[in-house]
Amino acid sequence: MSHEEFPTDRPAVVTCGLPYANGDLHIGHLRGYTAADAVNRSLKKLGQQSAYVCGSDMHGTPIAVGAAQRGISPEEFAMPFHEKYEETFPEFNVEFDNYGRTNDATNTEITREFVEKLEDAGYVYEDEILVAWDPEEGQPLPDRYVEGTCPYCGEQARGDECDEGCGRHLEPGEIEDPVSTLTGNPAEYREREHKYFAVSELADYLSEFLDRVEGTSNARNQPREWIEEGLQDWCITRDMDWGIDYPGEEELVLYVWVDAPIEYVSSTKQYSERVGADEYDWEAVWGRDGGDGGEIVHVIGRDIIQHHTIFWPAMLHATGHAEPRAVCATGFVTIDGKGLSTSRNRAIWAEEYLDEGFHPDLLRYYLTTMGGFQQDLDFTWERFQERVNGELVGTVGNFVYRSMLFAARNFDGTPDAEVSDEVRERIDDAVEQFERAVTEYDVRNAGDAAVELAQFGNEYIQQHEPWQLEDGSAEQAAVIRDCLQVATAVAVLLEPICPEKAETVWAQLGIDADVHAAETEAVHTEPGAFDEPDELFEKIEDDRVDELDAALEEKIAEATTDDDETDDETEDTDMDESDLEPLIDERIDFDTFESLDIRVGRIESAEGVEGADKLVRLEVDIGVETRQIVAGLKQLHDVDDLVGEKVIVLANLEKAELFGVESNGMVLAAGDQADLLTTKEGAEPGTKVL
Ligand code: B3M
Ligand code: ZN
Repeated sequence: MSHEEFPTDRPAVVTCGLPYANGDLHIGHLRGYTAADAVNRSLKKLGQQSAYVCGSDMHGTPIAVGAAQRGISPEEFAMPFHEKYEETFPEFNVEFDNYGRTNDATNTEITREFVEKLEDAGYVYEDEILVAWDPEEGQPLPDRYVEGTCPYCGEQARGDECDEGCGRHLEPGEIEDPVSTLTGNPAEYREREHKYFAVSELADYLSEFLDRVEGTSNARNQPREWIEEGLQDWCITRDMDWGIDYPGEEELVLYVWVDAPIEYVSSTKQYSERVGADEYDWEAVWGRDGGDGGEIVHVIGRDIIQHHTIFWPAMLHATGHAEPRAVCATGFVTIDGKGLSTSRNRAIWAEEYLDEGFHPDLLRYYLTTMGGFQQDLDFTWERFQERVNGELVGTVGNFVYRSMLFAARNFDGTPDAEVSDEVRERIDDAVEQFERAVTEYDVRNAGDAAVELAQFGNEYIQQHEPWQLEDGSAEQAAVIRDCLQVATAVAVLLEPICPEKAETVWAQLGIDADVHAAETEAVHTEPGAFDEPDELFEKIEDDRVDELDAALEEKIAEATTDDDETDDETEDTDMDESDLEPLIDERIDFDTFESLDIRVGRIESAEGVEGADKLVRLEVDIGVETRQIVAGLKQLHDVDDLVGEKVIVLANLEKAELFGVESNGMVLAAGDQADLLTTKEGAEPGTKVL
């Protein structure tokens, strides 16, 4: 079954994964919120009625653990973060039509209603299960209170998710070798009574759902595998105080992943109540009026695909609600090629970015157009500069400014002339490209439509050289009129990504209308009279980038040093980011691997390299010969202790010179701490590593 093309006559809702109210926002979060905001704005450009809703995720162990670490109640802990988020999102022009929280009255009520419907439909049963228990604290250890090994992939996992391995949701009792995060003791298992949602009964429905759901392919493929392996039922209660009480049970609260997605529904209800159901009907969106429902579009991070393509549609279906039309899962954000880590301060914080004085639309542009939706996105200040200076300053800003300046000086604004057919058609092509992209939820391509149109504008003005034509002449008027129409259209198509800048362009063009409400037809709006414009974007200088890089390095170094001392007490509470770098998707063939000459070596001598903080000059015996290798080990290892160590050497790496010393090979080490690789048994220097 394929879905009807946008715009449909049913309302749409665009949602974004709810942030846990347990830490400050950083660009990893902002990627999702800006992308979803752009999707919502783009759908409206197509004439689709749409609302963008979200809310703070206030429950669950991410909050309870953070609160316990600070010795305050979960509510006291979470509320200030929630309030902060409400302020921060608009600062990035992320405009929610409603922003709620999972513990407000609306969500509590709707969640209870969902659970009652699940029970009435016969999908809930009780079971005695073994849950982790801390014998010293005498308490159960739900979710993030326990760590251990993933039973599916063997990686280290925490509580309810295999966050560093296969990404699966883990049921209570599934984690192997469980250790309490409260005391560090091995956890015991105790028998407890819990409620289960019989998701396995919905496997056929879910398979069909996956065949028709739109969005990114990762959101369909992964869950298909899970279904093939056999779905497990889902434990929907926890032994905790913090959460929404399970109706009729005193000791149990609902698992956080039950009430969190229901906030999508509750938030649209709040929006409807504010604007009136005539304007936006939440019951129609969610199919509560007996109809087919509206266009439900979920934008999420790829780590929560299972929740949004298995559990959530199962909950919606079993309670008689409409199903999502699309699930779009973004990749992660890395910084300078390494995994974003809040505990190591390898992050660009939302506030920090704004404090640098950069316009929010620049970051929106970077985050939404840097790569494909599903791909991991690497942030570096150099590339930020490159994209701002190249596309925004050089292409969009330059075109808009030069056209308008010329128009203001020679015609006091828009000259009285017709737009040429060539330009009208080029604009229509751009609209078509934009619309196609939006239909595929491809924000990057939608942005390209705008930037490429501006590029056309630059070429057009260059080709027609209005400055060579007689001032005020009809020929000159015609060229400028064309350029201004292109500028008008660029603003419309760029609005989903750079809303505030689009607004500025329209205001400067003397257009007395709202570019945010404008649909794509508005590309043909006639601009008015205007004065000389201001430049739209500012160039970022090289020394600025150097400063930003240095500051980033410094704060990471500081955090890494602090970490060692204070690890346990101040462990970062925002635990949803992995410290690990994402795996490289691209495979190499065996020949490529074999082309690496990796050998066992033994360090014969080691001394610091003069003038360098970290570098050591090593003489390494690799059997066939002794190599001089320079390695960054000084701060992390005692130089004298290195002598005699067996190491692993990449022997055929091209030579390099570091601080004037030639390095002939590379000593392999793991991680920031340069943990040296070695052999377990007695392999002699020169032995090849395969
Ligand atoms: N609060 C955050 C996360 O796991 C979680 C999302 C809920 S969406 C319904 O990314
Ligand atoms: Zn796993």
